[in-house]
Amino acid sequence: MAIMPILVAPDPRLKTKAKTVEKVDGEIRRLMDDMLETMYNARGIGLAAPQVGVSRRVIVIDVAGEDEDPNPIRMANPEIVWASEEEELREEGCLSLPEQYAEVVRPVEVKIRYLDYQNEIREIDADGLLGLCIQHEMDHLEGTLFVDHLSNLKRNMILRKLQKARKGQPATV
Ligand code: K1U
Ligand code: ZN
Repeated sequence: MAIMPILVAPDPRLKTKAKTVEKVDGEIRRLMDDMLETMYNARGIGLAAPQVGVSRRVIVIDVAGEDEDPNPIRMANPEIVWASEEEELREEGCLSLPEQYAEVVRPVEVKIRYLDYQNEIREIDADGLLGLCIQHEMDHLEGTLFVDHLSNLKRNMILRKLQKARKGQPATV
């Protein structure tokens, strides 16, 4: 397994719609495993392939707490087949918008259909942190970041803060 570099906004690859996976084969399984290792290394609870520069509809998630056993979930081509009418405002973070957080409104519960690690079609009902994280990761597959759900004012404030933080860092070669 390998740790991959995580892209940071405003990288244009984060704004691109990802391509459908034809089949979960060895190459996609390897990508899923590398993404999980990258996510755990970054202390995230989710990661989407575009965040590591790969235009494929693949996401990985593990919302288990530190005192619980790991519970990695690997999904290809996730689709929302049902979403609750009830919505909730909850705080989100993003490894591609480091140290920036904001509240976003999303459905409380969703039913997701996806291809699993064995290329089998599966469905799960997800609410709580899992439902929130799946919806956030699926947005990445459309080229959408959580800041795109905010007002122009709030989005620009976060993007400017990020730009300022990057300028303060030493230049990389
Ligand atoms: O997509 C990503 O960049 C991963 C992102 C997922 C996410 C976090 C919070 C709400 C919705 C989606 C992260 O893991 S950011 C890391 C983080 O802020 C966090 C870590 C553990 C629990 C809660 C947040
Ligand atoms: Zn994110």
